[in-house]
Amino acid sequence: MQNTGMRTAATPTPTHCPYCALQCGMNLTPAADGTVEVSERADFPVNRGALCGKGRTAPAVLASSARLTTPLVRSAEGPLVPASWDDALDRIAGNLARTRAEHGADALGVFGGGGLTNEKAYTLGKFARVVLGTSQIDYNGRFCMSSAAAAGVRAFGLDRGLPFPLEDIPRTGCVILVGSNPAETMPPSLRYFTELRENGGTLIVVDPRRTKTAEQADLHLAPRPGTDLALALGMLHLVVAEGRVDERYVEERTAGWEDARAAAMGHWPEYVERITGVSVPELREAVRMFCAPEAAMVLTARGPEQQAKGTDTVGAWINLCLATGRAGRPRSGYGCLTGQGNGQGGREHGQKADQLPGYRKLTDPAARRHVAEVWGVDPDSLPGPGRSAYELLDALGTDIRSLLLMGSNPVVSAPRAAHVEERLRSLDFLAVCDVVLSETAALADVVLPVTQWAEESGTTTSLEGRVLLRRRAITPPDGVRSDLEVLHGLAGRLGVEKGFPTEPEQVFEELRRASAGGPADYSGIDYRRLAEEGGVFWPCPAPEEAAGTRGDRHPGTPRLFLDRFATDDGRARFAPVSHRPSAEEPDDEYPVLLTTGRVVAQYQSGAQTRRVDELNAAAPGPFVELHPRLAARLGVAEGDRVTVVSRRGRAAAPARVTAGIRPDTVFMPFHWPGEGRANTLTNPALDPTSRMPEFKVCAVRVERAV
Ligand SMILES: Nc1nc2c(c(=O)[nH]1)N[C@H]1C(S)=C(S)[C@@H](COP(=O)(O)OP(=O)(O)OC[C@H]3O[C@@H](n4cnc5c(=O)[nH]c(N)nc54)[C@H](O)[C@@H]3O)O[C@H]1N2
Ligand SMILES: Nc1nc2c(c(=O)[nH]1)N[C@H]1C(S)=C(S)[C@@H](COP(=O)(O)OP(=O)(O)OC[C@H]3O[C@@H](n4cnc5c(=O)[nH]c(N)nc54)[C@H](O)[C@@H]3O)O[C@H]1N2
Ligand code: SF4
Ligand SMILES: [Mo]
Repeated sequence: MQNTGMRTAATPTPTHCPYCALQCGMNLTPAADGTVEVSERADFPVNRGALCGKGRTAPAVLASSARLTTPLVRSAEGPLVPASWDDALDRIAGNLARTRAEHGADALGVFGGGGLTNEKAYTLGKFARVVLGTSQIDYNGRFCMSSAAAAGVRAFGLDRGLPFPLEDIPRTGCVILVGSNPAETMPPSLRYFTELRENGGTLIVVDPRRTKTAEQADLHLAPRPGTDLALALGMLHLVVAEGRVDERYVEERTAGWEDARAAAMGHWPEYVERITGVSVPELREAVRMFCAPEAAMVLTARGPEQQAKGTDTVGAWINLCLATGRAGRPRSGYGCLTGQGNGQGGREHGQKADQLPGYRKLTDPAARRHVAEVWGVDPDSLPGPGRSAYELLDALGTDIRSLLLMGSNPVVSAPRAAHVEERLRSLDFLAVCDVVLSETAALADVVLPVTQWAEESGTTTSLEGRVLLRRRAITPPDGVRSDLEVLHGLAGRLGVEKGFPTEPEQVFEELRRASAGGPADYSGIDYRRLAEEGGVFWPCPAPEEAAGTRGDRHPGTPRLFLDRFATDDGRARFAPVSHRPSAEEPDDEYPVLLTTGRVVAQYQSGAQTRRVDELNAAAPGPFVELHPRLAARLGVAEGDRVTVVSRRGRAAAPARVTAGIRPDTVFMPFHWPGEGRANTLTNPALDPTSRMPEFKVCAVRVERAV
């Protein structure tokens, strides 16, 4: 590995955090002893130097003793043993080729991640379709914001998580945060909400728990998990009943109001109170607060989205925005707070089962022609759409015989995880690229050790739709290679010598062309520009030569939809949705609702953050949050071990008794494997449109562990 690109010891390299979608800016300076120092990067406006504990301690994972620095292969005796890169890559290529020869290309699976840079996500999608020829590729982003994406496309014709920058939040009048806990999941973003309130605006938080975020709110609504759809419809009902519809806006900028209105009118406030547990006066107060100011926003995160009706639920919140004229107008709109570091870009460039780069549809003949030309292949050779993430994992060992996995740890993070683990074990062959031996990598036949964020360059697209440049700041340890080098090495071994460059910038240059003309058009963006400007919002098309504007830069698009929506006729679409129950409602055997989520000091499956002492000290293990009334009924005191049982399995962890949760609900964070693994319990019921699993609601029984 060459040292080119490495800065001298004293020069800080401006870059971005490896974790969440806020993509906080930070400076990295390598120290003489091989460690890396994080310092404030004040020029990046989103976090203005502030970092949460995960970002601040991210360099610990670079130097962790858990770091993999040699490929591992499964020995005949069973354990993983060190191997050379050639041996490891030969084994993967040999096994993939054998599976394809015996069972066909669709017996090969590829699973990616929203933490991968745009360059990696793009290359992984191209590798699956061009080198392997398989349709069976999807990624963990399906578990993340896919319901909001589907609802956004349906309503606005385009999905960009936030259609406006975060800096607009303090300038609006009211924000409803639905199932979002930024105080723990994006701490530096909290200042936007604090500033909103300082400016006289109001904050409404909708969450079954009184979270740290809810504590900041002017109004906290605590619905039963899985009832946000009814809540939004109840609010829309009141908007109509109280004459608060923006008739002119509805007439000029939307379509489908009559059907949506009729559906909402079936949701009387008293009926909604019965479903959600939110009282009619609270509902009225929320409507008043939302409608009083001139501008307002609704922001959703995983709470309402990770439901088997997530797409319709988000649709109902969008309906509320449309009926009140609060979308595609300054300081107003609907937005989804995307989660992973490259959760936005990761869904635009082709690792999703139904997508081609530039957020193009795999089923669109023109899109296939365009991308096939960039790739130098016959459009007819491109496979069609494949299975969604959970369906793909569920098919392992049956239809899908060999899997290449990069950037996810489904043994911990997938729903019905014990089943997924068993499916992974039943594969003929599993290859995993990771920086540590994750619980999923531990099951692999070959594990490849890869470079991390600070050791390589690449772009990510933040939750604002801002394309950012992460720069290489340090030299990787001996023995590791980048994901791009892995894909290059495998492509060559599988007979595709060209088209898989290892330099991120070269990949980006191709991605630009592949995305040109697509909904997520990056063609006007390049590395130099990103370095100079600190970030560019897509769409950013290359200047039209024909229009004589050659050389002029497109400024990028911080705010979407101000003139028209991205639908054919420019109008936003109402969704005619009605409430329906969750896939699993409580009954005598499983009388309590389980919901799941995050704590501030751990990230996702914990593969990275569980290697950091400071974070483990702050969040050492799983727990079950429950209300004092439920605890009393079960005879459980703070710290007692409780067992939570669902139709999928059982998990055990210490109790945390708090009045901040509904008495009918328990909460578990999902960051840990083993006995306290929340996903042993979760329900893989899928949303019919987005194929999102119902992580946020299932029925359980809670027992005092003996
Ligand atoms: N510390 C930390 N930060 C992270 C991550 C992490 O793992 N750890 N992950 C990143 C990623 S990938 C993501 S997607 C984001 C997620 O960010 P968030 O969506 O903020 O995180 P969650 O904790 O999953 O869910 C948010 C809230 O939804 C509530 N909730 C549960 N069920 C329901 C329901 O039925 N309705 C409503 N309205 N609310 C409900 C939960 O109580 C929880 O407080 O965080 C990102 N940031
Ligand atoms: N119960 C429950 N389950 C959930 C959720 C929930 O709210 N509740 N949330 C869901 C959501 S929103 C998400 S996003 C998923 C996330 O869950 P996962 O997909 O498991 O996400 P991570 O833990 O971030 O896994 C990333 C893995 O890739 C590795 N890695 C990091 N960077 C790179 C890289 O550049 N290259 C390679 N090759 N590897 C890398 C890390 O070490 C880690 O092992 O979990 C989902 N699961
Ligand atoms: S908020 Fe997200 S991006 Fe910012 S430092 Fe924390 S984990 Fe990193
Ligand atoms: Mo996520």
